[in-house]
Amino acid sequence: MRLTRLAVALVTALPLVTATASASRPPERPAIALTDVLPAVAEASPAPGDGFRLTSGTVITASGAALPVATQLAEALRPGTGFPLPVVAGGGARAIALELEPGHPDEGYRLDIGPAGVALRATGPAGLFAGVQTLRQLLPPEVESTSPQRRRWTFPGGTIVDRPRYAYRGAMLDLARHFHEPAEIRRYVDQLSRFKINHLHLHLSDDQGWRIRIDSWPRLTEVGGAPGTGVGGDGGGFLTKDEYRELVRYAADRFVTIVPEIDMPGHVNAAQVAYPELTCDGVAPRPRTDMRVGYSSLCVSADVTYRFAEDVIRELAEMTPGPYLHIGGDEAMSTPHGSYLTFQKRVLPLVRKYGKIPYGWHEIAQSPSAAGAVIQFWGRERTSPSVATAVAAGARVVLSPANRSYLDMKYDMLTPGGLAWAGYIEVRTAYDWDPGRLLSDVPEKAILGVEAPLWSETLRDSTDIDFLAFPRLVAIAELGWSPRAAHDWSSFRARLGAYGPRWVRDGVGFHRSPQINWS
Ligand code: TNX
Repeated sequence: MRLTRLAVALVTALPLVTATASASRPPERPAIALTDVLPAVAEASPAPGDGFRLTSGTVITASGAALPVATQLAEALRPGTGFPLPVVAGGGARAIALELEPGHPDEGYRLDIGPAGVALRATGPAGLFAGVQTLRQLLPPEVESTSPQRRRWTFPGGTIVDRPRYAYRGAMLDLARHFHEPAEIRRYVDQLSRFKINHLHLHLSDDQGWRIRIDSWPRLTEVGGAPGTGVGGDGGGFLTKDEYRELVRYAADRFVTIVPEIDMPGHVNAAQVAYPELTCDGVAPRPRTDMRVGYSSLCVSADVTYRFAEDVIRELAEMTPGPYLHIGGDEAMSTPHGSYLTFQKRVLPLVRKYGKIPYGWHEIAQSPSAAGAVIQFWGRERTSPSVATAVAAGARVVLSPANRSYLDMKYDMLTPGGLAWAGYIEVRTAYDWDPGRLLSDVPEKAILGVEAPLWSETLRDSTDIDFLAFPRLVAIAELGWSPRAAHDWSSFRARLGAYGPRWVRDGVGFHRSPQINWS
């Protein structure tokens, strides 16, 4: 029953209008409730029956910095409705009004929907964009069909006041094990930004390949991006600087910040194949396209190592407007502990030198130089003394527990593709944890957010990305965005099931998890 589900899903501190269950006038009720949104909204006060009907006369009003987001909303709704939905400056009736006003939290927004119109307000365009993603889900899936559909379009009435729980909500894509073309990355950005994910971390180098052009070390991509450098000898490829900059821009238009990663001092075989001076004996290793990890290391005692690291960091920082630069640091099993600390002591400050916040996998927490860094926890433990120590010295933490958030883990033993070293991760496993309490020795205020990594050993194309990322990425998005009080598996499950037709519409081949009742 719609009303029961609605009542369960209401999660708020606001005085709520409990939907009066008078069954006598049901036809006016829109098919979608204010609370049917993914990720769950912070506060909702439904006013059933007082929705706003979109018509051929509806206009979208916006000015200044609100204009680009208003245009995105218009472009999303025009094809399926067939309405002109002009974006105009002035106010007026029958409008969806996007307004910038001070006083809302970062990325937060307020949405008021009544018979006379829709008002979406936020302090900055990022909040308006978040509100637009909510609005898109408040109309039925057909509204974003590619051709006009004959039907009524009514937004449910009431008010939503929404804001993120964490500032950082991320996804990671591994371009090193299998390269993904810019078009595939753009497609991923399109899909993940609908769920208010605001960072895309690109893993750009590893033992198999090197996927970003660095002008001062051209052989990195000439050799490391050559055909056959994917796992199993597949594919190959790399991003030119122009392609990278264009991706950064494309993502920024969707309020997604690109976080580039170059993995050091381990995971460097491809760099050493291209430049043998990066090994201690100067002998080029053989190219590797198997899936093993932990066998390569930069030569920590050699000066050329730091010239290399600095050149790469400088060129990457130059083409990256976002605040973070990720230097990997994981699984350096062939770098002795003391050498690892020596390396981080020199390299972490280089990230600062070029104006970026150092970011690394949780192994960097062993270094005192990680004090002001962002640490990405990928373990399965519930405590981490080294992370806790770094946090006490000022580090912040992004949580990517491998047994919850690794999108490359199989759903179950029958899943084609994917790995299983951190266990099977069905949707409920991805959803049922609390980022604020995962690490008992790390206070919640040190948690910057969550990220769902998608490693590419077994992935080739967008079909593989879609299947492993969806629906689990949405579970991580909800943990990152929605308040703790909203955490509710049965509500999430129902909202997710109702989302299925939107993925079908968009050609996203998601995993039809048996845990979900798909519409
Ligand atoms: C571990 S998690 C890795 C990656 C692999 C991944 C496969 C982490 C920081 N490193 O090198 O691709 O497992 O699941």
